[in-house]
Amino acid sequence: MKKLKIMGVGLILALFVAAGCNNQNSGNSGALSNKSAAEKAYVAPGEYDEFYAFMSGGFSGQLSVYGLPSGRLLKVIPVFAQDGEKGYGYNEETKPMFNTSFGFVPWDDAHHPELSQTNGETDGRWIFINGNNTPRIARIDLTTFETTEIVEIPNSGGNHSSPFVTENSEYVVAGTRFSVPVPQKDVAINSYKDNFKGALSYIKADEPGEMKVAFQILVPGFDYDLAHSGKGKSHGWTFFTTYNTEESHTLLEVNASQNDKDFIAAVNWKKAEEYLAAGKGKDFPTSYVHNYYDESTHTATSNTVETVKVLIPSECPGLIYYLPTPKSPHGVDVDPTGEYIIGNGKLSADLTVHSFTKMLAAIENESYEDEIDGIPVLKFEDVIAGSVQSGGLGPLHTEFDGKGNAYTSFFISSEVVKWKVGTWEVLDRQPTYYSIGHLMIPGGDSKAPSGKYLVALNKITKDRYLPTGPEMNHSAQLFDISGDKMELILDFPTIGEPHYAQAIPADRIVPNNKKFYPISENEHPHAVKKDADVRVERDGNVVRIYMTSIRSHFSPDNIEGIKVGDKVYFHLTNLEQDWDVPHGLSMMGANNAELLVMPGQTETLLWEPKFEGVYPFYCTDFCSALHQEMQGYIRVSAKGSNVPLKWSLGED
Ligand code: RUQ
Ligand code: CUA
Repeated sequence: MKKLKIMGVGLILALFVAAGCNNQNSGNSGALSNKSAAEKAYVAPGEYDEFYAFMSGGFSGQLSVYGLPSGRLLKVIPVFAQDGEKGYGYNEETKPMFNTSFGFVPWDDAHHPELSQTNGETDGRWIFINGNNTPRIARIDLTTFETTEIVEIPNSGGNHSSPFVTENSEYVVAGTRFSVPVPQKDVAINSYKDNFKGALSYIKADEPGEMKVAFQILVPGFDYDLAHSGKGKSHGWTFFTTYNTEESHTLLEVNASQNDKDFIAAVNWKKAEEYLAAGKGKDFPTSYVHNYYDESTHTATSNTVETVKVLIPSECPGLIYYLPTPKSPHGVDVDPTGEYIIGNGKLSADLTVHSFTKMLAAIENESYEDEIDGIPVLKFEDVIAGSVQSGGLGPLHTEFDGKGNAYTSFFISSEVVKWKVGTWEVLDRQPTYYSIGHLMIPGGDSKAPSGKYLVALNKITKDRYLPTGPEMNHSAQLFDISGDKMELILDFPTIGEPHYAQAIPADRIVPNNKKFYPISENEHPHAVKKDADVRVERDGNVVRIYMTSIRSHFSPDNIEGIKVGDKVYFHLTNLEQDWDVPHGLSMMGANNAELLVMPGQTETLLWEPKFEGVYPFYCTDFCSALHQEMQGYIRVSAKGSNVPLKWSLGED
């Protein structure tokens, strides 16, 4: 019996792989020789793009920012990984951003950027992104394009269905991809069904600096894959896909593909708030870390939270329901009206569309086919609104254009399929080069999409660009979707793996862009605001250099009296008060990266000199015609030497 099942799935996979190969063997088809396509993506030198696109860096841990339609790379924002380019995670101020309950974790796997929303529309305040590996969520401030907050998610493993926002960014959500023992304990893996649980988390998101897990719902030990919150009429609900409802712990490619249908979990989070207010939340002991970067001190601090409120579905009727959905659904997407919930069964060809209205009616009638751990399972025929007979294979994600159309990515058949919401008819299909994962329309998961462009985010690039050895960058493809037919207008490589992306009209961000930090507002404890205050102080073997930079010198630039075995902290304040004039600082032999200090900011580099001698430091960012002159020397003497501490600028 078991063998038969294995064969069955193997056959399906073989078919899928064959289907995928068709496209990948088609060489350079999809090449453009079309002048009008080029014009559509052309942004003249000196002109601005119409949209900002934020693309996840996947296993780079970062977030990259592109302009659309040009595909110009504007910035890479470091989030979950150390970045020598900006000193992020290397300087003393940002190191705490990587604190977790496991200690310092300077890497993660970032999948889903999600813009903050007001009334269901992207508002340009923040963008959130999940860390999949050591479960975390980050906030990036869109006035500075810097990561300002990271919170860990307890009782989870693989924070994948995250961080999708509710309509007014009340919460970002996090469903655990891997169920784990809750609380963690030492048990046999094959006791999975008895000991492993899932957690659906709601993280308070609307107050910068205050991110915390507002509550968790303890659910059966399935894998919770993706999520989207309701909008409009379904505001107050969130939908999470599940797979592995078989609760297998091994060979999931076979064992988690047995059930004909898995579930979309529908969570009524307004109800959860009522239960919490009524004292139904249980305090579970835990330990998770919250890190916040304060813009006035230019410094991040960490604190540990010791309990989390947990709701148990069997004690909270009406909190959560399961909607049967074929075949290991991956993405779950809610249309702009909030009525339709689309489940993309990645092992099926058709899309399942559920109706929110029908779901409410079924709940009202208590029309259930089953109950699992106190969670009612609704009947498939009661909630289904329709299905899209796509003709494609391996549907993953759906976005909307705001004109009544939906667009679904198909990984296995490498294509985007456009279909009509309500009639479910297929209107158009275009191949992608090659296997597409997510797709993105600016505002495409909000109430008000800007349905002009669609970006396909492709996993496999193969022959699309000049070869770069065994590893090829992943890629994005831009389609013009303003007409009836989608038109491919541009290809560009991306950084890491662009799982998902979001985009927003530039005019929602540009007016709030910060150009520099006012020096008068700098509250860093080691800031130096005028040249008269620069100094070097010794306390035992700790030496603090209070240094400034302004075009084109450091003050001081000659320092003596440093000894082998000292811990030397450069506290560098950049006195510039002008846009785009950072200064860098790098120290020969430091086991560290550079600093890159923005105007008005203070940052700290730690250096532990190892050998006697005289060593140079210099500015790493080309800041003026005399940038090469922006340099200095530090004399290092033997341990125990009596060379006095001395610093100067411009003295012989
Ligand atoms: S994933 S390709 Cu969002 Cu990590 Cu679907
Ligand atoms: Cu300062 Cu180069």
